[in-house]
Amino acid sequence: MKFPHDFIFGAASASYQIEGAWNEDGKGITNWDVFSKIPGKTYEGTNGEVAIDHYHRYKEDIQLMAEMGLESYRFSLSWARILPTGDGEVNEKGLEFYNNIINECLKYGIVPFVTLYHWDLPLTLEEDGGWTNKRTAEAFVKYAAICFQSFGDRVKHWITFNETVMFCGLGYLKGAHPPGIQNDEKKYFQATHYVFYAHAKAVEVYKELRQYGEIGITHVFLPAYSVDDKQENVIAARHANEYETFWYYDPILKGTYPTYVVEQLKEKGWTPDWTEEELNTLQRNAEKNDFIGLNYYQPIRVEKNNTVFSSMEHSRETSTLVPGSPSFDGYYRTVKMENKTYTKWGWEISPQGFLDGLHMLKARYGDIKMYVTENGLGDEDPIIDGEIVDVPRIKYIEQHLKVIKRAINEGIHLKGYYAWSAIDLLSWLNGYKKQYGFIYVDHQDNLNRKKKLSYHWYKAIIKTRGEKL
Ligand code: BGP
Repeated sequence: MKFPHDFIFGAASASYQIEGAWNEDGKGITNWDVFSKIPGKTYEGTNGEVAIDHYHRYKEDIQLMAEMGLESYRFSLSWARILPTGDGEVNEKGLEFYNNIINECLKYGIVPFVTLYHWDLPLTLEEDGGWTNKRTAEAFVKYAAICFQSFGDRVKHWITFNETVMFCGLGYLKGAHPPGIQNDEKKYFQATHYVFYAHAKAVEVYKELRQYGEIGITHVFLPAYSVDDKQENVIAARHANEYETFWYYDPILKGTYPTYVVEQLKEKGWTPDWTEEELNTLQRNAEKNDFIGLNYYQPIRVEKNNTVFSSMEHSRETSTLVPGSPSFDGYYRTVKMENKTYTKWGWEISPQGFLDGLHMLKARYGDIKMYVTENGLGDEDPIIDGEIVDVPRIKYIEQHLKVIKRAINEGIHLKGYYAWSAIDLLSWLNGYKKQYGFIYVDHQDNLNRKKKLSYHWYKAIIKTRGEKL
């Protein structure tokens, strides 16, 4: 069986991780420009000043994507290139850069799939409280409207936010992302609420413009499974799904927050300050979402946390989803299991976990259209006789595409797959060592690009529409 004719094969990236040119052509400073330079925050102090210099090499990069047969390219816009202070004047050079990217994609028939927010926030807004301040939400809506008006004639696929749980969780609970705050649950939930509110308003604005494209949100999908049949562990897994998944999709798709979490937040004093107007905005726009994006890398295996919970030990390593730490509320703990397979960075490889998770989403949210907006293997790729022989990546993607095919057959409404990532790029906390791309970037040799084995493999998959998978 081939993949359906309207299923899209793509690959993804994000502005901060590829562009570089951090202070060129009027771009404003972002939270990440500052945070990544604080000693100890990133792997070997890596930052996005140059990244892989996509800002200057985008033509070559998109040409390589085209040659691979890529049908769609998911990339993000840097808010601060377009609005250097977040909600002030527009920087025409910023618009020009993204017009160039979009036009270059269209030249080859590559469908641009645009993420508005992939974590790089104009510093002005961060310094004014970032996502805990409603100003940021209002500013986002203004920024989104400018993007719809500037690019919407050619861009018909929009993602508002990438992985709210990550930038809010790592930003306000673990301190591993900007603004680097630890253990502030109140701020964490407040920030998530303003993100959902900003999303709902942006969706409303988009629909009012009648551009006849589609819009949705992307979350990291971490379906939780109990390590065994013990009731307390089963309950712990349910708790994890409520907090890690339903909190993120319910306000988007149902327009209300999950009661289970809401009740507990009340008891703990963590309820966001929300107004009727904000809650109505969520409700009013829930049905206007065209799709949800899922970034799937791994499930989480969960058991009840029975050790006494004090304050958490945070490190850069434990902030990157390696199993073995308690949840922020101390209720459960993620576990590394003997009988599972893990990547070099400790992430479980489980296509089956994805399939089961997709059915869980369908049971809760019905037939909403879904895209896999990220999936891939972070690895240190072997180089043999000058060739990048990334066989484990091929295997990883192959296994996941197989379950996606199965999911479609089982009635899951999945319409596209975006591998993370199109090209090797800067990992937020893991530098350039953790590679994901189909295209290799040589940091020893002038950032030269080279096709990996997976590049040729994916090209063949796209060409044959995955018939042999
Ligand atoms: C996702 C992010 C991506 C990317 C990916 C891999 O959460 O949306 O931007 O970074 O994870 O993460 P890492 O680089 O930490 O392996």
